[in-house]
Amino acid sequence: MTQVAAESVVPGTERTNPPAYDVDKVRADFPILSREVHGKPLVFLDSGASAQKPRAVIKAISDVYENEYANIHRGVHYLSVRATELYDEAREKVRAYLNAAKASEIVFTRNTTEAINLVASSFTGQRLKEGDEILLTELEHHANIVPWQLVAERAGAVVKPAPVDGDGIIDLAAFEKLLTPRTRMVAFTHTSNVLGIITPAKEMIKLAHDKGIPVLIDGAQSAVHLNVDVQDLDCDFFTFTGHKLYGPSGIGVLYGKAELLESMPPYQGGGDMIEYVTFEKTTFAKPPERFEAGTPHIAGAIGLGAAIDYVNGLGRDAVAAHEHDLLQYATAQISELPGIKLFGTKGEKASIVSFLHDDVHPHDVGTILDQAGIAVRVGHHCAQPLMDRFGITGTVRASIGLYNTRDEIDKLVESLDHVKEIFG
Ligand code: 7TS
Repeated sequence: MTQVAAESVVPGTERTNPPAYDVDKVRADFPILSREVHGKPLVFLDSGASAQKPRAVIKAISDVYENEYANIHRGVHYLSVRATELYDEAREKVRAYLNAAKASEIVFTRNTTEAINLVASSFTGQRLKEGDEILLTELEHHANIVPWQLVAERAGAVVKPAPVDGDGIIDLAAFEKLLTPRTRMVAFTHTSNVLGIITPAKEMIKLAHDKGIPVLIDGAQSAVHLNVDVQDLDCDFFTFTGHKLYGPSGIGVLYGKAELLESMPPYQGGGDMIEYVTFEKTTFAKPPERFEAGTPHIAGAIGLGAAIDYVNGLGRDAVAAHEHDLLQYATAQISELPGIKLFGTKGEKASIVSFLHDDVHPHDVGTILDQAGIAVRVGHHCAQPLMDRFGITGTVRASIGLYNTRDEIDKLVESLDHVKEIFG
């Protein structure tokens, strides 16, 4: 049986008197949710991979291209100045969303992956020597493993994972022990994309800081479901991706403490990141421009700003309460199904249910669900080391977004019952 307690509250989302949440009204904001798939109403339970977009985001993007588009930071003409204003406003919206101290601490990237690569290359890579260590955890997405391996290999450094237990909970004592005098960087996910488990980030950051080690938080999943406050967390870097937060793909965010970003060399060279260029020597702009070489995803940043407005408009606490209700509902229903094993049901969680059928391959389960109009992700979820830890090759993952309903969870459970009928 599952361990999700009825009263458990996602950290950072404690609430008093949540505002009424009208999920039907919310659903009406997402045009794609009214379409059918294989002749069935779409049940979209794959928001952990990428979320659907509300009309407000789609409109913000088309409005830019229809009315206010030009390149930014380089024109004296009206449209360039206007597009620059909108881009800067989007940066300010991200700053407020993360409660960063300054807008200059927010760098726009393509996605979480690029944000992590940027830090690995421009911050950690610069400081690594042979025999140094980078500490991750077994929960990580490949995006928070491979960039560190690339820089470690160049320096002769090693990447180590802090272990999790059989429920996917980080072993804090082991984590602390792995913080050695050779550890130059700690990087870990705030919320597992496979299990939905929320890591004790504040505690882990404190443990690392006590030993003078900087910390990057992979917030690709957490920025969507938790009230992230980078000052309260005291992380050195925080990364997330727009497309999981109901915004466009191709836009992501790196938050970095001002003094660290200022100390870092550019990640890529080109236009917009310089102060002065000669063939002999180039001087660089201050952050964040130093890290935004070339024409950025202007409409993407503005679309992300619109997504943040949208989520704030619904109320982050109200969204979290709704999602938490669905998570508990789904976990309870699925745990009742014979022949299905749930993964990661203990501890604080957000929006993800991962499971395996005793006899049916996850891809077959995914295909049968798809025939019923239900979109889930199956496979290793770009977290192969975690699959190895559990001795499996993949799971079926239902990830819940702010537009999902109990009725959709019922459909998922009915279809899982049907899987059993088909495979006997
Ligand atoms: N970190 C975590 C925890 C993630 O879940 C993902 C994407 C990433 C990093 C990379 O994000 P990107 O925007 O740079 O690609 N996770 C998933 C997923 O779970 N299914 O598809 C993508």
